[in-house]
Amino acid sequence: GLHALFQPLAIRSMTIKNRVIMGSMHVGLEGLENGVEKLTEFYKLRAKHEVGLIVTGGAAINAEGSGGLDFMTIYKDDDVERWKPLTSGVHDSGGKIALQLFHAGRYAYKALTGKEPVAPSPIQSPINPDQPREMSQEDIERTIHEFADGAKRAKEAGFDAVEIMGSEGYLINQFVSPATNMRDDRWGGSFENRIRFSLRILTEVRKAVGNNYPIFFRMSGLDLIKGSTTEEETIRWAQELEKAGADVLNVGIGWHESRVPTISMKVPRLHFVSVAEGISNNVSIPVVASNRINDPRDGDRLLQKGTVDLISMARPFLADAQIISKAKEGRFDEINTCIACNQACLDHVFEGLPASCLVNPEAGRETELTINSTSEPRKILVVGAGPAGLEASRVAAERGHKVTLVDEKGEIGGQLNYSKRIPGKQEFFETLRYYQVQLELLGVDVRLKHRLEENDPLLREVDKIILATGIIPRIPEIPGVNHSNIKTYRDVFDGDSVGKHVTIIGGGGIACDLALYLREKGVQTVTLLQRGKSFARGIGKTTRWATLMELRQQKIRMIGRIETYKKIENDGKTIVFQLDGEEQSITSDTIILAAGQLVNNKLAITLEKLGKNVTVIGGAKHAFGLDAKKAIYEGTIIGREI
Ligand code: MDE
Ligand code: FAD
Ligand code: SF4
Repeated sequence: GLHALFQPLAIRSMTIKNRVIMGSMHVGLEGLENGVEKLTEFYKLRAKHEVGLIVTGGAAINAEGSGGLDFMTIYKDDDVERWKPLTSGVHDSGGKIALQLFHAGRYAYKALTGKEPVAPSPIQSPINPDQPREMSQEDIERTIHEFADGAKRAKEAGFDAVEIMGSEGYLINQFVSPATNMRDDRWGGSFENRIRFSLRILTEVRKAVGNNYPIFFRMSGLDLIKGSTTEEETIRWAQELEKAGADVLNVGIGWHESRVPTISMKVPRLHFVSVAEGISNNVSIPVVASNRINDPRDGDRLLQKGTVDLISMARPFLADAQIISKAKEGRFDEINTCIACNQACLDHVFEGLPASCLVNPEAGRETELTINSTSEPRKILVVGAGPAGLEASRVAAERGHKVTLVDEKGEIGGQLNYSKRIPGKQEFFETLRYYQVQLELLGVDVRLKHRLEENDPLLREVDKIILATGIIPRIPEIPGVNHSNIKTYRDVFDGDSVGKHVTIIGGGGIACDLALYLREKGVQTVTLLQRGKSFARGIGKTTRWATLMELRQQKIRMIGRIETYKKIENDGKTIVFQLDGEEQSITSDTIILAAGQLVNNKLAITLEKLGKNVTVIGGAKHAFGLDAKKAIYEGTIIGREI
């Protein structure tokens, strides 16, 4: 068992049953119809499954500090009553919950809050459209008291603790950093002055909640911003926070505008843990480590070392609400692991959508996507074991249907077997492991190397067919494109060899992934060609910039705005195109096509003609805008509809 992880911990009057905190995540449910109920169900399910302490998304302590439209608040008169059902729901489920006191500072968007953003100094962030207004002395005093009022309300609403948000480049962090605080009064300049705001907030919050109540402080352990707080200052800040009454330090990494990935798939697991360890060495209160901890066994090993006292996991609770109860029972292989893709969580938040999870569409949809056993078990045939077919099979089998899943390939996963080989995308192996284990547990009859044709005897034995046959690569219409030296991205992933110098036609997510994959495999030069202007389209907002950065680091040549492709000649090695009104050409050893996808629906059409009961999902239905998130979502829906 994981003994270190399942040790209880007392913090003032609160005892949490284990060392795992569900880190703060704004999930965007509270603004929906019946939002408080939705958010409550979301937290209750995690509480029921043994998480030690839940921290809410940031609750704004005033209007100008809000993260966005309809985000949690803790400054309105009715906020105490509003959050009571949430706290009692969590308590009834055996859990504990802390409210995060939040002020975005210059990261707030005027368009969403209706207020001018404020900051210690009027310096605009590179990722925000508005220049903030410099806070006056009165603004500062008022804001400090608003933090304290928020804490008081949180306590009244039944929260077990508060966490003061002082990391990620939000207001408090903006005061601490010399990069964003240019003040020359007592709130800026020297280090002592820059941390004054955070210490005053702690003191006032303590006064508001009394001596028994736990106060967590989320501090930035590493800003990853040029000219920002130094390592030595960070340690001193931690020590001062302890003196000012913080009970626990939760260590954050990076700001939103940092150009170093901090939580994405490309960040190795546990990569930033040493930052929390460095702080822990210098204070005597408990310290929380976070970022890219997605396996409870890693968390337990870390806690065994004794260098930190708690671990925080956030997204892993979206991927699997039962992660801790499964860990407690030693069912590690059954955990649906967070792959750190950000595609359905942080990307959604920055698009103004409610968060969910790519590998678990049930997350954030607790009131809609439940699994009900079927009253009429049927024989279901699922064709294609890509993400769409896998999820459809899992859900149908869980509901009690008898499921047979076939795939022509020798392994399950469809195109995820390509994704998992891209540098930094190995987490996809976990998704395949999860499905493998679930299908076995649910007794799904998986038949690999079985290509389904229209005359397959299986078709006569089943009541319902789900076709999840995916896509075929699109072959652009260019004279000479059919030459045998020209490959599709799929041929290459399936093992066809390529030369030392490669040209890829396409510039979307798959083309960029392929380019990075080939560079890692030793290909010397890779050129990406496309008609559009911006590369890596289709990759989410929170990770696309890092992919572009990596492409530049790998010296991948990117040529966009091509007007037309004229022809491919010279044994399929030279592509001739028009750019800036001029005819140009590139010669390389191999040309690879990664220029979009078409639905693979031939079988569907044939079976429908034969009058079979067929539903088509995933890439086989819509190739445009397809990704694994969409494929799994469609699988989860059809699995419930049949
Ligand atoms: P972009 O297109 O990447 O950048 C815009 C332009 O600015 C330039 N740029 C920079 N220049 C100089 N120095 C910099 N540091 C810098 N950063 C960007 C860019 O080059 C670009 O210029 P251009 O190329 O156009 O000339 O920006 P974007 O608008 O697409 O947005 C970027 C993101 C916000 C998406 C972003 O940067 C994000 O990816 N950061 C990731 C941070 C991260 O992973 N953090 C981990 C913790 S997650 C977390 O804490 C969750 C928070 C959700 C809160 S909820 C709060 C509670 O209520 C959401 C709150 C939203 C208010 C901020
Ligand atoms: P597929 O995954 O294509 O699966 C279809 C399956 O059907 C295949 O296994 C095939 O063998 C089988 N099949 C077809 N016809 C038959 C038949 N007649 N009989 C039996 N079996 C048959 N998406 C993301 O969301 N995030 C990413 O980071 C990401 N990275 C990617 C990286 C690369 C390099 C690639 C190529 C894709 C990536 N994708 C990513 C896209 C994602 O993998 C696909 O969108 C997704 O796999 C589509 O799922 P699907 O189930 O519809 O089809
Ligand atoms: Fe993790 Fe991706 Fe799910 Fe977000 S969407 S919780 S990053 S697996």
